[in-house]
Amino acid sequence: MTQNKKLINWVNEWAALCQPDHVHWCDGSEAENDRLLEMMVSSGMAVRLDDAKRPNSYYFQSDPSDVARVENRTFICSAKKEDAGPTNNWVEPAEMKKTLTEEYRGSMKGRTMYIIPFSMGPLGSRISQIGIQITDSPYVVVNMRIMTRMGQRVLEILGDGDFVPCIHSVGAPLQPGQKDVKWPCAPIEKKYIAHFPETNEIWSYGSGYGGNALLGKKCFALRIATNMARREGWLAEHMLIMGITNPQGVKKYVAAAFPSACGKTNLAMLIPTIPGWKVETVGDDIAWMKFGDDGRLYAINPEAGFFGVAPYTSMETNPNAMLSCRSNSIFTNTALTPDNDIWWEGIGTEIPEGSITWTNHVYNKETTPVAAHPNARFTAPAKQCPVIDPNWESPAGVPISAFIFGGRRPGTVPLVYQSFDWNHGVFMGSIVGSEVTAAAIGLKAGVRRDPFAMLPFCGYHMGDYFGHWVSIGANAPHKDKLPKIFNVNWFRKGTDGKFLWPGYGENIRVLQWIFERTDNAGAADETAIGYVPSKGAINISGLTAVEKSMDDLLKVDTAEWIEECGLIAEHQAIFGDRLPKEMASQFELLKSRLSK
Ligand code: TSX
Ligand code: MN
Repeated sequence: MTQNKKLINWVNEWAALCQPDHVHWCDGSEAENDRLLEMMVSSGMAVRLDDAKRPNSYYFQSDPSDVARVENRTFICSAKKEDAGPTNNWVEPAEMKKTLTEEYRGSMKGRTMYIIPFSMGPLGSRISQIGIQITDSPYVVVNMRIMTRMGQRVLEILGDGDFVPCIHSVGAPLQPGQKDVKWPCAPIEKKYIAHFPETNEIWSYGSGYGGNALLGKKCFALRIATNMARREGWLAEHMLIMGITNPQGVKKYVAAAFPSACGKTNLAMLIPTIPGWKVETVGDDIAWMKFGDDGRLYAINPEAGFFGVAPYTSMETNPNAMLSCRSNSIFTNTALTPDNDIWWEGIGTEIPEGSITWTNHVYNKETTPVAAHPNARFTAPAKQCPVIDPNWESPAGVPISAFIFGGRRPGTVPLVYQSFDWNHGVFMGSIVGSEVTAAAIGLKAGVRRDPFAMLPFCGYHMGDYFGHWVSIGANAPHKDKLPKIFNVNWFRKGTDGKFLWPGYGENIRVLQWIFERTDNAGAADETAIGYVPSKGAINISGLTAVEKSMDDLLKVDTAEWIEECGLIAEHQAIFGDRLPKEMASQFELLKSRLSK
């Protein structure tokens, strides 16, 4: 199995504390996976889906109290509170460990403790990292097997080396003879998602769902990795990675960050509408990037699967995602049809009569608002994506030519614009935001800032994070080989309240301009906010309906931007004296350009 002393000692210590009935080292084999799934089917936790419609796939319903990441129970336990920053919850590390040690004591009674060796990134890549997750949830094991490279192969590569220890318990010990519930978890006030950035540790307790429990993803690949990346001079980002090939066969890779509900997974798997263009997927959520010997920035997808939001994914909006979860997939909190397939709102068909909702009731149009939970998920192997990039597992990574930021902005922000330089691009990332509905922020609808789409995922002070991005530019081995930086907005609306841009596959037209700009081609006008496509520079051939909207889509309205500056000032104030001087000066430059 392993001779790694640190690993063996660590597992023994946690087994002694958590007191599981059994300890199982996961080898990652198909036989092991089948056994766990069969066990969960017999216990009533899982349903095996119809083998003709959805081969080798399973359905789960979570506890209604355990349906999403719990940001108010997520903690960055740095030694100093200031280092966690104003946008993270903080508890002193020793205090958090003391509290949680008492929770973990005996927390796995009546359960099996699984040891999951996993690699974030292709096995053996210089950009990859190894973690070991301890968990008492077999659901977590089968999900980690899809989302990461998991099992014995990882222990072989680990050898005597170091790993990120990730401890997880659902926090629901069983007394002798006590019958288990379908989805064990702890009540909200007992849930803790704790990160120790200075010692690279993750302690998660009380939740079995998604980012709270699959610790390789948001906890490791983002919150811990941002800390490693800052110390070591690389980037761990909440970004999709895609390859774009033009009709001449020239290929470039871009990485893009969007807040939630902007269609990031749809963009990662986009099917271009312009003949001759091709898009291929490297990843849909996270990018780890290091400079290569040639001075370019190379990215890997640390994940091996997609943990995608199911509702509104359909053969119309994202056929490649639908085909990715056609088989060998896990569905959580969707609806279940009478013929043992899954269903969700926006899947593109009527809900079959007699379907079961995510709360395990027979669906009734009159009394049930939705059959699938809005945060219902599919877990699907990335290699099943029809447009997975041939280099998606390249240990070297793929060279990034452009960073793209975006948000849902009904006004103010043009369809696309390019930064003047690196620091201006960092400023663009720092002011990313998305329109949210009135209910979400109280009183009136407005912009919720989510800088770099990293607000819930940066494991240290966000002001220092902007500074790290500045330093990546300042210390780049070849400044002219840095990715160019862009902002897009698919969601600008006209005075009639309708979207001006058709979006989806037509977004390739915007990507074409970005592609050209990375070659210093593509016509652009200098505006107060950056370079905006010149009239006619966006290829809208065959899109006659949009022609009349192009001026409105690309307009930079000075009055709107002066109002935006009021909001930017409020946003920057959050970061206090940790706001890098470069960000303050970029804001001054923007205001002075607007006043000319
Ligand atoms: O994912 C989206 N993308 C990116 C696709 C590659 N969505 C869905 C967002 C919620 C997850 C979009 N919605 C996009 C988009 O580009 N654009 C829109 C807005 C929109 C919605 C419907 C239409 C047009 C735009 N319908 C018609 O034009 C008929
Ligand atoms: Mn994400």
